[in-house]
Amino acid sequence: MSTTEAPSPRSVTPQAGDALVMVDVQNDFLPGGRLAVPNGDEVVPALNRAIDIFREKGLPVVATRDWHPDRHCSFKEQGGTWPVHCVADTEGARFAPGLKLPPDALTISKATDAAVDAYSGFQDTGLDRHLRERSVKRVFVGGLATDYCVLNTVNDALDLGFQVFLLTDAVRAVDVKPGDGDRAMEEMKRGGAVPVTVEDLAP
Ligand code: VGL
Ligand code: ZN
Repeated sequence: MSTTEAPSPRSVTPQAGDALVMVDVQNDFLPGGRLAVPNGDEVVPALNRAIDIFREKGLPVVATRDWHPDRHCSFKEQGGTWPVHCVADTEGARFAPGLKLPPDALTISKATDAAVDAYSGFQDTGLDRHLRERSVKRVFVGGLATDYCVLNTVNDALDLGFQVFLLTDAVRAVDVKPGDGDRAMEEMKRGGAVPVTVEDLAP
């Protein structure tokens, strides 16, 4: 298929109208967690650099978290696909201890309804309204997992009219099927997400 992907810019300067959106950087998605994403811990130092840049500039920082009731429909016991993970108020649902979350970061809890699965940070959370109230036009997205919650959050952001920069060195995939992460990256880029690395962000 031919592509209309935007070329990857050499450097991007976060500025007024930009926000950092970190998806589900939670213990259960890290090595040793109940739904461990391979090398999921590697997003933490990359996101910490991004946090520093956004904080320094006074730009909004958002952290989404998977925040399930203990019998969520996505769990195997309830006929879903996943092991029990990110049960609200448990250790596994806490943000990675190494993540330098600013005190004024907005936390968005998602997939809180036992009967509804939700991979996107925009699904029934008010995130869209929150970003618009802060005049956000561009979102910089990283976190876990590339092929589920990052993919769905990015797709919704694009559908909602945000410009999306995908932080390629700050995402990792579950890869239930080999190549899922790569396919998700391609899909996001085809949809208009611009790949950049945290290294490419101008402080
Ligand atoms: C996720 C699987 C199940 C994610 C959440 O955050 O990508 N993946 N629940
Ligand atoms: Zn989940």
